[in-house]
Amino acid sequence: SISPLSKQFLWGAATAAYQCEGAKLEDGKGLSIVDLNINPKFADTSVTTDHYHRYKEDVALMKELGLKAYRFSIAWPRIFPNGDGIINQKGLDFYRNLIDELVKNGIEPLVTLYHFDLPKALQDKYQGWSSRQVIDDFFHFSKTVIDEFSDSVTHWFTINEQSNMFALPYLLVFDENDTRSIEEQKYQMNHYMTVAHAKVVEYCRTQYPSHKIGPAIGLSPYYAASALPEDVLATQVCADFKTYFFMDLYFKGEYKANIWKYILEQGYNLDILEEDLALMKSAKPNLLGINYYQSTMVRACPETEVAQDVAIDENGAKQAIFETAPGRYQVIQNPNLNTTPWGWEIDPIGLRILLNDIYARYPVPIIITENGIGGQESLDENNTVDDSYRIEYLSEHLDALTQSVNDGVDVVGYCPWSFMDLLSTSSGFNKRYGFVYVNRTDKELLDLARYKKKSFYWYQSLIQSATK
Ligand code: BGP
Repeated sequence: SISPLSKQFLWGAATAAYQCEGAKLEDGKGLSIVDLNINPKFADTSVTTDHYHRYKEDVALMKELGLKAYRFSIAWPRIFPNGDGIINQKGLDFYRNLIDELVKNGIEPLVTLYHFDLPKALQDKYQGWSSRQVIDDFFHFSKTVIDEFSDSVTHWFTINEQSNMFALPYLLVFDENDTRSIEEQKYQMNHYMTVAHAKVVEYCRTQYPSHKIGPAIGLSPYYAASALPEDVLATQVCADFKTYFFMDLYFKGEYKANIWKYILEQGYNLDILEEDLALMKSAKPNLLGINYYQSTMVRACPETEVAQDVAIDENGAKQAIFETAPGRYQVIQNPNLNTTPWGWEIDPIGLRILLNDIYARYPVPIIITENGIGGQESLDENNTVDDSYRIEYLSEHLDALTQSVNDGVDVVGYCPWSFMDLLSTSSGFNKRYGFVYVNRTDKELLDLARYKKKSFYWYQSLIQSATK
């Protein structure tokens, strides 16, 4: 059959700065909150895969793989070690070299501006995302980067997984002395993030009209646990809170009515200005990045249940668990689907359901900015990894993606997570996602050599036949 994917389709792969660069404090880089948030059970961000020093070798592997695009993030504290103030030229130089190397090899750079790494200096100075000042500082950082690289980069993602920052307990830092509840603080941070995103989108769309810019958001389809109307309604409410709330903020520039009602009912007193809402309305993203890993099943939840979404592990670190939102919804395991060893439901059809639904509501071109499966892996005697389970996962998801393009959805690129093994935020090097194996463990750096997994050759031949 003839593939509906165009010849220009962006066959890519993804990473994020803190998960692969290492060089945590090198060449003037400042610390970020994610440097501090990694669970001590795992490796830290000091070296990770040492991509900072090995980027040429890595781009050569990307070239060999046949990538047409590479999604990566620019670390804010590498450019502005203090978050604001003086530019660190060496930080800019690193990304200039990386981008030049990509372009030289025919690989389109897809740049994420914020992937969880707020400069620690700004957390210390004014509680980071809790302060209105962060809007201007994020804008200044983003403008600096966009202006600097606009000659070579035309695809930008503003903020990665704002929805997951809201949900996961280890991606933000909260002020212990704040008298507001964590949830109220989250809604405030979320608002400032939304305005910061809008300000950058507005700037880029005005200054560089041919560029594409938008959010990269982690999304899931939501399935009702039964055909009981109560469960179906709870599923709708859950999808509103976890998906459409954020999508409406980005693409309609407004707060969904039922979420706004919830905020008022909770008595949250948010700093939201008329001018914020005006900016959100006028900023129009023309690209949507979707990170998709799994679907979610939901049932109704009585008011009398106890709210929960976080557990504390044996290291005192916060872990996400199935959410219970009393009176609204409860997330439960879907008994119909297989899961990864980490309990993430494997659901390729879910990707088609999600894409069809999202594109019908928010019709902008989509790049799958993340999709993949983590596993515990080690090198075999032939110095490779037989990751057939990954080939199966990715090919089934690509089939679903292709089906949804047939259904009429404008998907213009696919970036599996991840190009190479890297530091998983939730599970360190114990959970690998790459096409390329990196020789280290959480405890031992070893030689950090790169080895091609079975999936590398599979993706290589797939890209070859799709583009010939
Ligand atoms: C997304 C993040 C990525 C990556 C991925 C896999 O939420 O954007 O940075 O970490 O999930 O998650 P994990 O490493 O926890 O398995």
